[in-house]
Amino acid sequence: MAFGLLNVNYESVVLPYDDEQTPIKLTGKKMLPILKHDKGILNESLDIINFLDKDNLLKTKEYLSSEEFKHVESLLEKIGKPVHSLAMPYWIFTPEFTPASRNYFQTKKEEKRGLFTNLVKRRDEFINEINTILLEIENDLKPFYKSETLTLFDLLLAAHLWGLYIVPEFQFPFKIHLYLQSVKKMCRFDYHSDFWSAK
Ligand SMILES: N[C@@H](CCC(=O)N[C@@H](CS)C(=O)NCC(=O)O)C(=O)O
Repeated sequence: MAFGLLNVNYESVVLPYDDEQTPIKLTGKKMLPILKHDKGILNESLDIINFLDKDNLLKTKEYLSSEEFKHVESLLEKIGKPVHSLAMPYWIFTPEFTPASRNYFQTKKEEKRGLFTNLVKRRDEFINEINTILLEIENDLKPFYKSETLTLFDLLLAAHLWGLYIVPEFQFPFKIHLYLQSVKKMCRFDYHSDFWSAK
């Protein structure tokens, strides 16, 4: 989303989830995303956005040190848990996964969250939790998060919420849906386009 919004050219390489070697070789850690640029390598989304936002269009530096950022971080942490538990059993069937990387992902995540078959049984609980937090977010859309213009916070929120579109039992409140679609458009973000254009 940051690349699209800030109009920066890039090449995207999708690594299989069970590829431990490539990220460890590049950064010493089994973690994505990784940005390889002219002068080095970055391995944290916020460092990457900060690096890309050279003209300060997203006011990244100010936001990262603001009180509001702490609030958004705790909001993301709160919503991240039920979003992941609800959506992970569906994500594993997207084209990002091969049978081997699906198995790697599921085994790793089940160690932390419990069996996916049990998570699926708890769908209503996660949906209720998510809806409570979405109500809070919805009240703060002006039409962007506490702002008339798009900011770094919208990228963070949209990145956390986007993956819920895959869950058939879940429906975004209409205002949140319109918000996500407008962030998507502004960022020229096209889910899975890597796979479609590669074919
Ligand atoms: N703080 C990092 C978190 C990145 C992160 O959680 N990446 C996940 C994929 S989206 C990952 O690579 N996890 C390693 C694994 O589960 O093996 C960031 O914001 O960039």
